[in-house]
Amino acid sequence: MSPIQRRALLMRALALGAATTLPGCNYEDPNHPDLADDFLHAMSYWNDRVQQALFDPHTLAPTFRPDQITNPPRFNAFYSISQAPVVDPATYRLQLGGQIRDQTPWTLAALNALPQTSQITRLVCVEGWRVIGQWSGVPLSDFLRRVGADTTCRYVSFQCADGYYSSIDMESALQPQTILALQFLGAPLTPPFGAPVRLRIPTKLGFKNPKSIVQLAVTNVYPGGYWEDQGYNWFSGS
Ligand SMILES: Nc1nc2c(c(=O)[nH]1)N[C@H]1C(S)=C(S)[C@@H](COP(=O)(O)O)O[C@H]1N2
Ligand SMILES: [Mo]
Repeated sequence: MSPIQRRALLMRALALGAATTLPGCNYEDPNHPDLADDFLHAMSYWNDRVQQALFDPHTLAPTFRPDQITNPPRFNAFYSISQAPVVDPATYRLQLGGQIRDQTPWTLAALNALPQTSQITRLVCVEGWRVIGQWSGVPLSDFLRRVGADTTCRYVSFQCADGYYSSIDMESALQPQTILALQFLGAPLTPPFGAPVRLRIPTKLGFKNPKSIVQLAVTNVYPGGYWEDQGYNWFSGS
């Protein structure tokens, strides 16, 4: 397939996914509510499979110039900005679980001491807005190898300080632009924007970028996610 054909097919898959998963869209036959639900879940699962098959781990998300950065950035969460969790950076620990050999929790200082990378990329929210930001941190692939994660597993899952959770496929986890971000615009992340550690994965939609991560696990058991479990497509990549 040419990149254009691939793109066209992907756009169709995305459009189909959007049409079948938009919350509040009334697709229910009152006489057969379960039937509609089963249909939607089957379509959604099919959509995830198609997206994953089309995903090329060597394709990079677009990057931008410093003058294109959206400043101030835009906040989003399932609550308002004043309710964002505040994590004490001094006592913070990133807990590890699942198929990871060395599950010693990580302090923020230890994470900051690892080799860092920086990116100017776009965050796209399903609500219909996008921002460009500069995030720096540790490539997730480096981190997973360092802690002895079994990278033949299917999923990497994340639990957050606010109860939010999400998960990504291993192929996307190992993509070079997927990072455990520690900084925004060269300064430590602030509480509403994911302090002290968030995932930045510019190949996926905003809701696949969990903020204020407290636990990371590697697993073959489908972990779902906060929005994913409410019908948003799990893969949600481009
Ligand atoms: N912990 C946590 N992470 C989260 C969310 C959340 O509610 N809680 N919302 C997600 C959504 S829907 C989006 S669009 C982005 C927004 O990130 P931003 O506030 O840095 O723009 O965070 C994602 N990560
Ligand atoms: Mo979002």
